[in-house]
Amino acid sequence: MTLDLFADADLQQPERFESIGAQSCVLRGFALPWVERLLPALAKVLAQAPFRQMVTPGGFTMSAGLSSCGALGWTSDRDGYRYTRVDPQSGRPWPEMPEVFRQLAEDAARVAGFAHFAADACLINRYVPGAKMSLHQDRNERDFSAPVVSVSLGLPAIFLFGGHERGDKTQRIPLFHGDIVVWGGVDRLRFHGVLPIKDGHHPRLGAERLNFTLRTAG
Ligand code: MD3
Ligand code: FE
Repeated sequence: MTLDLFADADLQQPERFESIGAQSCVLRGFALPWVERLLPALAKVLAQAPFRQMVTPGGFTMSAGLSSCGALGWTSDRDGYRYTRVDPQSGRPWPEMPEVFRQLAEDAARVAGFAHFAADACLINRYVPGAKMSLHQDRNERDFSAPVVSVSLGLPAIFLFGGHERGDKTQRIPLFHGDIVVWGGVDRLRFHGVLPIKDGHHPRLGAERLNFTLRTAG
């Protein structure tokens, strides 16, 4: 066995790669070696664009706190969901995407079978116990041929993965600190959500769950 075969250690551990759909998978613990670089980069982003609770077009306040970085940031208000170049709260462009976010997303996408993934938007969700994300589709991006890469940190969550119709049966997938999920191709427009986060304490993040999703939006 040559050293080269171990260059991508995660590919050599099939138990860490879980298929959850034809073109989507969980990479268990993939982000763990990156956490101590991700958190300071995240702090810099949040200093410029703090978490805020957005309102849906239907008038509901989302329970998760949201922020964004990259050329495009996702926003919701009474007028609808969309990507913008400017953070409506600060009136300034969204913070730059940290290089470490871009790198991690590209690596994870490659391992999942999507070469050359170039994210231009990263939505950051913060959940405290009780916060959830209702079943929805992500379809504000311009091009659905690019995958979405999501990184989970802190408290665990139960991810709901549905089908192409809102009423389709959902599978429940637990997501833990350091897990990455990659969705693409035929799975890109499947309904999904997150059950209310259970109370708890994570040794590194305390009583919160962070999720960042990297997308090609523009
Ligand atoms: C599946 N976030 O930000 S992981 C979202 O854990 C979102 O914060 C959840 O749904 C969270 O939109 C779920 C991310 C996720 C993102 C995009 C997807 C799952 C997806 C697109 C297609 C299928
Ligand atoms: Fe989503």
